[in-house]
Amino acid sequence: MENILSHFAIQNEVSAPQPLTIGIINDSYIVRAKKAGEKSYFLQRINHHIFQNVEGLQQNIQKVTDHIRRKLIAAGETDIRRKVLELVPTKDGKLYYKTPEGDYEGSESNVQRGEGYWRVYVLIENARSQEKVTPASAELTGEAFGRFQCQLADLPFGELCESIPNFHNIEFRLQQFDEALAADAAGRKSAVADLIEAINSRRDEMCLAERLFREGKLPKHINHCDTKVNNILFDEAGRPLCIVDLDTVMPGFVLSDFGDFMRSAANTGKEDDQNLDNIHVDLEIFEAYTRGYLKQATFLTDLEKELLPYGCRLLSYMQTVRFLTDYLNGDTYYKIQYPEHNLVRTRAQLRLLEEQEKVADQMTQIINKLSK
Ligand code: GN1
Ligand code: MG
Repeated sequence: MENILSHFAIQNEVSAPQPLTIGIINDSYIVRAKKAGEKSYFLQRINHHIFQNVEGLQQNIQKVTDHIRRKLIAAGETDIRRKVLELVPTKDGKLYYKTPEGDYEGSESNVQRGEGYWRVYVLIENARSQEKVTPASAELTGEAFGRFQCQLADLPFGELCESIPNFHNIEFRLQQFDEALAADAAGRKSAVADLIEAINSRRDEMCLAERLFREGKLPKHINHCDTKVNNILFDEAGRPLCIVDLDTVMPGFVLSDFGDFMRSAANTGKEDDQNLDNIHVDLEIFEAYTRGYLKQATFLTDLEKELLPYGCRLLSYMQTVRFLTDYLNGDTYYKIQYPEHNLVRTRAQLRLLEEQEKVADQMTQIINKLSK
């Protein structure tokens, strides 16, 4: 670990990296400054099985953070260090450092094998992340993600690569699901017939966004593509400070970012809740986030606004498909904590989708009320 760090352009003295248990894709470590007042860092081992173009991924992050930093400066913002992530390059000016095959202390991932790709960010001080939102913080979060989309609206699509090709393309996800079904690699297919049926019966409806895109009716914007509550850092006063986890920033439908937030935050249960009765849509959180989001996302077309409740269902559906695909494949993508974890996740996401279907009209009424 110390050897890895020594390749980055870190000027001050730091302590040994301490593993953190956040996220289900990359491995993360905190690297504290030895002297108070000096910079601390956030070290990550990038999951290169998932992000296969690490160079492109890191270039994306550099372009996005540079762009946002310029916007913040132009807007006369202060405390910019805490409002946008800053990558620390290696001593030879690269955005990541590659190590040979090996096991790394503290690595708890079940998917990372082989060589390591490492990156370092400056740690944002005195910032907190939240796993749960309140209506008040949801409104501020809606503003923050809406502002993020606005800040990136003039960054040309061509500047960014798709760090995971077709990441939020449901047609592609269904194709992967079909391949997993055909292979049945883990021999689990026969036990999940009800889930397969639930997915198949909604295919047509869920591919609507892709069809509208092909017809030229639904545009793409640069999105965050992982708008979970815990991907936003809040300051001491509970105000959103900085949006983090920029790995999946890429062009897509605004429905993705809106829907993914609702999937993770406007759910009274957990993403992997074993008790399905805990899972309902929290309409108070829905309304608060939507209010904040609509305040900032003034660029939305009428169709995009109308489709926001559909976006919630689409993202819950997509996650149902992705978790079940991984379960069928024998758990090769997501980190799991117990053998049936991906199955539990699938059932919980499907229940959320069913709950969202029940309140779709109420969601529309809220959007109409807030749009007046
Ligand atoms: C993954 O590891 P994390 O929490 O940042 C995934 C998201 C899923 C999420 C489900 C690159 O994100 O798309 O919504 O798990 N990220 C990737 O919790 O696949
Ligand atoms: Mg993520």
